[in-house]
Amino acid sequence: MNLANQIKLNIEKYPDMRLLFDDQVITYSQLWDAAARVRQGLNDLGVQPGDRVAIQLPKCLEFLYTHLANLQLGSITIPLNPAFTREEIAYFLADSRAKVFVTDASHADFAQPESPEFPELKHVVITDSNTGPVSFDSLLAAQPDQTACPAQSNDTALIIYTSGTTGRSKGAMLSQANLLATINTLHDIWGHSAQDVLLHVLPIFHVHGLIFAFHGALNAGMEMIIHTKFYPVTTLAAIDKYHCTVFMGVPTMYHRLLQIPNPKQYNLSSMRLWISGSAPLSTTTFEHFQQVFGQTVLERYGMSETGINTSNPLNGVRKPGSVGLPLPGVAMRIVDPTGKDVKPGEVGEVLIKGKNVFQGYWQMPDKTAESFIDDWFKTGDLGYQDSDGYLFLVGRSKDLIISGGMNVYPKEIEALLETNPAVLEAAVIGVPDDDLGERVVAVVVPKPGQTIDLTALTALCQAKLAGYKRPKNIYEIEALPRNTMGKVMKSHLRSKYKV
Ligand code: MLC
Repeated sequence: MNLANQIKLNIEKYPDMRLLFDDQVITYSQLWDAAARVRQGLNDLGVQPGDRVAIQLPKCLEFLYTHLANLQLGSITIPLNPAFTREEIAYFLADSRAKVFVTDASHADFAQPESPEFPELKHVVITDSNTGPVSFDSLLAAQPDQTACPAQSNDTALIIYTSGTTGRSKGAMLSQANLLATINTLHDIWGHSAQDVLLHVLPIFHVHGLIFAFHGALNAGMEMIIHTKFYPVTTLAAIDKYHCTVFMGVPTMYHRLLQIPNPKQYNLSSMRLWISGSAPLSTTTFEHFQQVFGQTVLERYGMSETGINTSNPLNGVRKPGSVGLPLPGVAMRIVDPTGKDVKPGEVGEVLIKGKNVFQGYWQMPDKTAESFIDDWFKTGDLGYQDSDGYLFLVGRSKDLIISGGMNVYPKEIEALLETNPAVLEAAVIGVPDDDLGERVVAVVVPKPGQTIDLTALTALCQAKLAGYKRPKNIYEIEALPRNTMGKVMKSHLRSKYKV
């Protein structure tokens, strides 16, 4: 079985099940039919199974049609954050060797088919204008191809770019089998059913919004209320209006829901499951949510490379500060720096093995090899298991900031800041932030005799980096604190610049 053929069974079982996409209503059968048209349209452009189709669009139906078309055809979706800048997109198009780029008019001008920058890019499809090289409407006008999806379990279905610790983004390849394993397990452990109504407020360019939420809902035959963006008040109003039962969000969203004055004016009694992931949920937010909303958030732990690894139970104790127990089919070990298992209760790096674990990084066999010990994936997260087996994450072995559920790798930003001729070196850190969990802060050291123009540095970040990666503050310092080995002591900087 592949993902498209499994989803198709539900489309046939619940053809009239609805997605309410802002003010548009679309049924499962209309969604699948539109995707089948786009599948044929892509095929007419020369897209074959295994070809990459990059999508950079805001959250919209065209995104979902194209992604489902890829699933049906056996081609590979490369979802890209609409906030990515030209430089960021150019890298992804070139690195993935995408054959087709589906985007809107605002991003179409630079990506010319078969330009020397992207020799393998054959077509740019524009969703919101008929002036582009290929209009999305022309794809939708094709005859639907309803034949079974030819993909095999080991075929790649999705490449998710994750920023790299060395600054170069890596494309995590997820196979049909990986995606199926994840959604089938979630279906069972979270008790999803066609009686559920999912409120979907997450971005769809990440596994959280695309796989866990959207695929998970289709796989259960859920009705979906889809908002293009997260707005706290609109979220509560939608739960009340549509009797939603399931919500998936990042901790920042829970924090913001708690800022709403008088949330009791909304009837939220239909809700059975508030799920949090992508970043650590503070025990303060967990407990505050219980007090205000009378519901216990279910925290789980996942990543692009592995889907979901652990979850607090649907029925049973949801421990504050813990990401729960390993999922059925997911093996977990906690090891010391030499790769030996630590004693129960001791902190070590979390390793994961299972059908959920990705195939490797696109065209980066060395990086892939470095990410595994034997066939165990090294998550880079540090944690321990309590006597009941619950996992508590306490830190990271790699230099990573998670801001509002988005991963930010300091190296990428440091390298950019160091391109400024007055900057000798830069250190980028995450400092605690009530709203975002961690806030990106940069510290820069001037070259001898030079003055750093901080406004110019801010402008540089604005031009080259998606908004969530941009430092919220940039500080100048005479020298970076280093240990005796010469390594920058980021923990010192984190305490110094903590607000
Ligand atoms: C937006 N901004 C951020 C930001 N998101 N800054 C820091 N961190 C973030 N995460 C900035 C914008 O650049 C902009 O800056 C300003 O905030 C307002 O932009 P916005 O678009 O209006 O943002 P907002 O709606 O407030 O978004 C916050 C958010 C969003 C938390 C709702 O970031 C979000 O949806 N996060 C979820 C990410 C997610 O899905 N992660 C899953 C990864 S998968 P300016 O300067 O222009 O004003 C994964 C695996 C797993 O991790 O297990 O789930």
